[in-house]
Amino acid sequence: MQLGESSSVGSVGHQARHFAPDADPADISAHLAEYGYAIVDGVVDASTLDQLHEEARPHIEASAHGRDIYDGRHTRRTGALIARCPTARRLVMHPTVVGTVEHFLGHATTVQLHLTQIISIEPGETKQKLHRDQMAFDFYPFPPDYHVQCNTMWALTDFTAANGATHIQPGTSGMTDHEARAVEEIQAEMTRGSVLFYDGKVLHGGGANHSNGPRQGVNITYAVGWVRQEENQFLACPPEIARTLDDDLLRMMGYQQGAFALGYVGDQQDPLAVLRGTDEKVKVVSAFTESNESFQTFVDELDHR
Ligand SMILES: O=C(O)CCC(=O)C(=O)O
Repeated sequence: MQLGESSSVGSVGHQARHFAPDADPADISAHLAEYGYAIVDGVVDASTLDQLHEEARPHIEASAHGRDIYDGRHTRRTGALIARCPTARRLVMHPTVVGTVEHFLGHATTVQLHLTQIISIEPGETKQKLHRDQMAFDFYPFPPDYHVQCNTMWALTDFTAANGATHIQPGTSGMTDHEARAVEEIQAEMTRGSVLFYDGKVLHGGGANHSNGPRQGVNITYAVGWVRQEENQFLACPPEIARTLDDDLLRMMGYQQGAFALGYVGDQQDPLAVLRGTDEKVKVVSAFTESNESFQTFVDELDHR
């Protein structure tokens, strides 16, 4: 589909919409608001990505595979990109991305970085369960018109149907899971250096990798600025004092997993463990079935795919 042509939500044959690299962030944001995703082609050049990959390579190799089928048993997740990969800082602050995110989350006073993670889907990986990223907030039912986050996935390798390009159900952001069943999936196929935007409500997930090489994406997500503590405990009480405090007090200060996928450090490490210098990981999604019914349903569906 060419820029400017219309696409149809939930109908047969929705073609993934691609924007040119110099597209206006307001137009990208408008498509994102309507369909839950947008792809911008060729935003960064090969040498930037080569440099980023070189910085990330030892960390990717040292990252463990996922511990469950949701994280992906043939998928490595490598975080802490601001500290580990100076080149990633340019992606975080890329003007097209920041402009789009600020437009899309314009209802909030500020926006902030939510996570940085290279997702390496290796050959043999199966398709991930489709999900909505805002489930990280304890499945809180944000109103259909309230977006708490805006996500990007930069193609560090080409994204193809064969190597696990992200699956998306366009236009499902405002639908119930039941309504979304009728919506056909597309795959966000894109060339290296392109970026996929998707909101926190649209059903999506990583693809199966039937190719011979990894599919690598740099997942950089942003959230409204208010999803945080009132007083910043991590700076108000510097690490050298924090290390002298007992674990219960530290957990109360925020050195704990806030809900599924919230508050981990780097490669999904538990924040208290990191402060103490140990290597324990945060809990996987199946540990949260007692939290509320939505977790239970999600984990049941994961187990019965
Ligand atoms: O790797 C992808 O394409 C999507 C991954 C994803 O949605 C996730 O892990 O939450």
